[in-house]
Amino acid sequence: MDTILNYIAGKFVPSSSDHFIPNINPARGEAYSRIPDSNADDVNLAVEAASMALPIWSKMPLEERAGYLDKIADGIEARLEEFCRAECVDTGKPLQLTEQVDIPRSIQNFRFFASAIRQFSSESHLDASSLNYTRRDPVGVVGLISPWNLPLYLLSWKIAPALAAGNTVVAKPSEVTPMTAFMLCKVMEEIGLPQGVFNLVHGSGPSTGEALVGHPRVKAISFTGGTSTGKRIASVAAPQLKKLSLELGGKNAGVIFADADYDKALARTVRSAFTNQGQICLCTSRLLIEESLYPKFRDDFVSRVRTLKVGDPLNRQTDQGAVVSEAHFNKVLSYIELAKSEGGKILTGGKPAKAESGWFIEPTVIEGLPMESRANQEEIFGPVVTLMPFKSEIEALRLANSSIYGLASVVWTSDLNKAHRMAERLEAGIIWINTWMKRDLRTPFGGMKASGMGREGGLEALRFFTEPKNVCIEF
Ligand code: TXE
Repeated sequence: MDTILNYIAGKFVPSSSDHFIPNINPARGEAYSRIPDSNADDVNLAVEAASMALPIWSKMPLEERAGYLDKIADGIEARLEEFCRAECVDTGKPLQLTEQVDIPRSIQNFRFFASAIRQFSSESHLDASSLNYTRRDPVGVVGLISPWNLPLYLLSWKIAPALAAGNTVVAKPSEVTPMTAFMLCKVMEEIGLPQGVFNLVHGSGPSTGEALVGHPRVKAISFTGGTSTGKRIASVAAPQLKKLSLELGGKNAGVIFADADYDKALARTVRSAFTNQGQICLCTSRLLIEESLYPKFRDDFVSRVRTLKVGDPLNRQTDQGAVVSEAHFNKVLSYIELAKSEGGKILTGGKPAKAESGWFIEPTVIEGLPMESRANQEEIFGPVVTLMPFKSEIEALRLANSSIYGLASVVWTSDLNKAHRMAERLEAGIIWINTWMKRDLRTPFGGMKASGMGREGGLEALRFFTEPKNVCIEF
């Protein structure tokens, strides 16, 4: 079985740990490679390499540094098909999704930040007797930890701004989906990125991730993953006063008013609930529907969901692939059982999908659950959505905001004033009106409440990965 190697100081190297984690194809339920469960010594080597590379990388002329990011984008693009297929096999998500979203957006991330850093400027403040200007220097060696749901996309979303701003990187992808991160290291090697600028260590959260978070020479941590992991990371990083960006879970509401463009709202809401088997932190898992529209919307929604094709992720006709792992499969099914015990009525789905092997779950729609139920409060992160009617705008707001999470909300209405009122009052970092997952890479991305701390995206990311230093000169 192939062993995926770490990438440290420009070389592929084995870990000094003799523990390995199998890398499983979730559509087959079989291991097809393995990664090392890297230890603190491996992390230490990677941090040393990144520290050595820092003086050269951080002082490199901007145009040259940005040029490397463009080359990384070109390098992924040159192997587009290979990357799309690898992401599909590693995650169980449909190939067409990796071709339309995951890999093209990963390429875009490098291109975007290559361009953004060329435009980035810092502030200056002038008065009659003094000039203040703010330097934006790189933070130093930064640690980037990413999850399994959009593996290359979320990792590149961190690597690109970190490198663009002049930092050197130690990255740790999810142990559940390491393959495209490994392939990215080959691209870094091919384009001749100076050694040590980018390092990648594979392994589990408790051994590899925590060693990275706790390393005293790592000055900032950017993390995307579950809320309890985010809290754990904060408890390790905060006493060392590290800069932290945490993009955590969500339990997003989709609010559908009776005055919405019905066909568009219906079609997009099926997507917002079930894209990537519901395993996107931005997916709408609680659908609130205005009472007068409820019976029609529910019936049409359920009919549409029943047409989703669950099956082989490599087949381009497939809408729903496998969920990412056996553990996650069991977690999602246990929440469906919980929802039933809490009084939920399964309108469609509710069980594993028929398959010869692997971890497939039928897209599931549930109604009749109170908002306080655990199934409506806890992140299921799978192909499961709940429906609930509301009578008024106030009630819709109350229900949407009845969550510890605050990542994204979607509103469907043709009343502009209502849209603005909702946008102001919804407790979420991202509000979409009459759309979903539309991304402009310049905008801030992240959540409030238990959905995280700090923002990624555009200038917010470049600000996170730089240290502001004010210089005041008196005339
Ligand atoms: O994520 P973890 P898991 C949610 C979703 C899911 C739940 C758990 O509800 O069911 O989180 O998923 C690394 N120190 N989201 O367990 O553990 C880990 O190795 C340092 C939401 O897969 O948060 C991986 O690289 N690192 C979500 C990364 O953290 C640690 C995306 C994420 O893993 C660590 C995925 C530690 N102590 C899951 N422990 C989103 N926001 O999009 C783990 N890691």
